[in-house]
Amino acid sequence: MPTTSTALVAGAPWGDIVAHPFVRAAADGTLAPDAFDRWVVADHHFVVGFRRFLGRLLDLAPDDDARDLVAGSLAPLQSELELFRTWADEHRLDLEAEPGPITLGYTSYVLALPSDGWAAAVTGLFGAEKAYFDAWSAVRRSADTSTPWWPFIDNWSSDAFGAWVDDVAALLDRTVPDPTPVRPTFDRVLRFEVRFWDAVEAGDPW
Ligand code: MP5
Repeated sequence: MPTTSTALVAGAPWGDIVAHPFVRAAADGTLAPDAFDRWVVADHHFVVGFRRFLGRLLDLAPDDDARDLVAGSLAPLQSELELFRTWADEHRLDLEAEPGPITLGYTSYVLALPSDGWAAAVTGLFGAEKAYFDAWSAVRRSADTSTPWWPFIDNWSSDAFGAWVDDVAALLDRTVPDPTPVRPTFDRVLRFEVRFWDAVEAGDPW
């Protein structure tokens, strides 16, 4: 029997994430600087919401091991937020700009997940983190380490981040042994991840 995390990933269109045009362009250095800046503003909004989501997850966690893992994820978010804020200051980006509908929709969906309980929420956590690790690892494989984007690429593709994603997978496998009921949640998160790349690549005004 495959584990929950393995079964969920195997059933998802992973190529749409790791070979997304935004990801490919970031990897080969052809990504438009405007698109990268749109990603910074959108992902800052997402991470601000994600931290609130993790706070709720801490309360839902079924035991101390789960609480240790969730609580341990909060401090690294602070350095992510600082990375975004420093970049935004240097490039005169407005982090308070109205988020586009996909960014707002995805962030709001993640924030609503705890209302569906632990299984749905930890599935969303795994889906979002695994998607980011695999996408940014694909960028890392061909990226030039002297690019100004490197600290961002490194943040979501480092061995330390990969180990954390493995820990989240193990937590999901231990606490949600059957993937069937959480598959719709996982697939929805993955569709949002693809739409998020689309939105930052092309712009997402409304
Ligand atoms: C993550 C993220 C990873 N920052 N943005 C999106 C759209 N998906 C996933 O979450 P974290 O908490 O920044 O590692």
